[in-house]
Amino acid sequence: MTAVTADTAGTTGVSGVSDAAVAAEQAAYETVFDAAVAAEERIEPRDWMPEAYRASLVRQIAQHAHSEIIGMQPEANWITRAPSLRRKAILMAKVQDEAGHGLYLYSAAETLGTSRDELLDKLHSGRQKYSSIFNYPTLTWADVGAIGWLVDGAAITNQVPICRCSYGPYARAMVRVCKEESFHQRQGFEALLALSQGTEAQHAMAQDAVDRWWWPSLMMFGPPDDESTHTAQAMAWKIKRHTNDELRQRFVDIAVPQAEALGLTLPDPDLRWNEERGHYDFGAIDWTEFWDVLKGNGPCNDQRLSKRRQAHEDGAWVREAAAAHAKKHQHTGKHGEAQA
Ligand code: FAQ
Repeated sequence: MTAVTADTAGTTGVSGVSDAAVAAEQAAYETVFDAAVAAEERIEPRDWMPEAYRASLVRQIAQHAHSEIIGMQPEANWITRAPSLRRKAILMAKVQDEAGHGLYLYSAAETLGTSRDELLDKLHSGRQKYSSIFNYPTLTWADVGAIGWLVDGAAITNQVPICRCSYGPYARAMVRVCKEESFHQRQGFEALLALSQGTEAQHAMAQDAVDRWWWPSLMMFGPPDDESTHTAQAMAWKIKRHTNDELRQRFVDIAVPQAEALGLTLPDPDLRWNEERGHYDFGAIDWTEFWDVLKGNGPCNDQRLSKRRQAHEDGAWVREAAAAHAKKHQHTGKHGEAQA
């Protein structure tokens, strides 16, 4: 079964064709689309797709892209104060990787008929979201380790299944993103391990960071399944492969033994192995805090957005110069520097 391409899609919008004929044609396309999804085929940009599928993907991919570029801020806060040249070089590379992830994701969203300008405008005006996690502050160097271990760890748990997303460009972008996130997660673990095994004060700093980042990391997976508006449809379309609660549980199960290896405690007195379920039980998440952060009331929401808007304004001359350069060379097809 091969999806119908936009080129082969026929009568829609042609004058003289009855509404019934258009409806029948739409139904036929929908049948082909559903069969392609059921057969685990990839939907590509030129294929016909339901408008709701397109809109849902733009929403999720845009939110994901915004998270990557806003997510550069909390860690960039520590580049100038990294404790050694080695840590500084690693952190700079990581923050640059996040910018790259944003670019792959904006490009994937553009294949759905939107533009990066439009998406950035929606981010800056608060009409599109970014991940709740990036509205928390990085108070000490240990927060950089905690973000790598927990936030990148949660991101990988969520994103590895997206490598099998039904939409081709999003799935392919995730393959490289996950490889890089995996490296980020390990550098965070290693940075925390060094602190945990260091002086008493360093150990306390690592523990304090884990205490502050643990619960917000669990919230990254989204609301509980019975409050998740998009999960059922996204799973039917094979955009999502698991529910929010399934992935959250998977993350807890992975994190608990890692915390033990680090010699750090997770701040949850209800955390214990449940032999019957074959999973760790964990305590109640404060969903009031989550929804409050989404409404813009987290500790850093205002700071993150105003810094992003400022960075966009400051970069206007770069966009103008790039556009002028492209225009100058559009007839010659030459983009390189003149050679002596
Ligand atoms: N934050 O119906 P659901 C990273 C919203 S990348 C804010 O369950 P869905 C890398 C949701 O949009 C982190 N909003 O939604 C990195 C919806 O509102 P809407 C980002 C949230 O889409 C590391 C409403 O709640 N990763 O960390 C959040 O089925 C270090 C109802 O929710 C991705 O975006 C939240 N946490 O499931 C970078 C992965 N959760 O849109 C720098 C791809 C939910 O109707 C440094 N995205 N909402 O207004 C996904 O997998 C999904 O979109 C979920 C949410 C799981 C995030």
